[in-house]
Amino acid sequence: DFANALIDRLPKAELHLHIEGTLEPELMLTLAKRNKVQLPYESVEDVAKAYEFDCLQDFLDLYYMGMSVLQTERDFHDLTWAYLLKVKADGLTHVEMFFDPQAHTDRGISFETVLGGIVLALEQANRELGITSKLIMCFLRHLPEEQAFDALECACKHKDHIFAVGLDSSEKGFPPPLFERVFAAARGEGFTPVAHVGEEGTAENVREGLDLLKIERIDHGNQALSDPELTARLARQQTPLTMCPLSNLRLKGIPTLGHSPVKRAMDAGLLVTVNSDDPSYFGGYLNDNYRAIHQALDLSEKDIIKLAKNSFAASFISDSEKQAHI
Ligand code: ES4
Ligand code: ZN
Repeated sequence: DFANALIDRLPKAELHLHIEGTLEPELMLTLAKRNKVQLPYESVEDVAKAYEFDCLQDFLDLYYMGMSVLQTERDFHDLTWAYLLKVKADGLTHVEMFFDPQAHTDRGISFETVLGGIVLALEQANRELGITSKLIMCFLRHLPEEQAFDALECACKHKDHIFAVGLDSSEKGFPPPLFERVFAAARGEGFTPVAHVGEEGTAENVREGLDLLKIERIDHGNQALSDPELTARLARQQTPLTMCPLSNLRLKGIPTLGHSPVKRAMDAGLLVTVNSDDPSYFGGYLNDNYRAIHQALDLSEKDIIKLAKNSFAASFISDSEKQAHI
């Protein structure tokens, strides 16, 4: 219908996307064979069946296992290219993509292998698909601060390719204060700070992200809406939020899509965006997320257009570059 056609043709940016979370079961099995990696899955159906999660940690356990098939620069290229080709058809013209180097260096894959493969695909997408991009290197919050500093040291050798630093993985038990020093160092090196906060964690985590890590964008931030004062602050400051409706549903942060906070955030005057997070694991890419909330939250065409415009307003591309996208 008309809304679906509108969603398909609107230019959009995606600002919350873990490249390792785009690994489709079929590519996972192909790479397992190619690299002789053992997986507990025999078929695409086996993999799909395993993707029933009760919480963030349930998902993370399978996410880290799945990515063990990624070994060579070519693997990282193929993964990234498959995502870019898919979202080209969604009208995506810009992506700010997370990657988790510690999840790879921890199992003996070099930082340069990971980054090299991703960058090759991003450059190819710029030339051949007209898609622009920025990379966000995430620190894994369940690992010690010292290992985050190691990742930062690697990133400093590649400032031409890495724009921002983020914070992801298990939020419960690993609050922002643990990463205050490494974020200060990263900001000092010129990286723009963002963080996953208020996904499974509290509004206090969102506040600490802003005040201690000095984040310039909030990944998820659902729980911020439980705190009226914080909500008012975010509206006043226009700090962007990258929300992920299908992710929230599949990780049981919300019981149904009708509970997605996207519309409430818009109505409260927040700069909110819609994103896919880990599309292979959560059952939908960017436009699937737009379609899902259009239906569940009864969004108007005006709301849909606003969300697409917000995706560029909330991005880190310069104002002059933004004109080229809208
Ligand atoms: C993630 Cl949904 C989500 N939350 C936290 N960390 C993550 N890493 C990949 N996906
Ligand atoms: Zn995420």
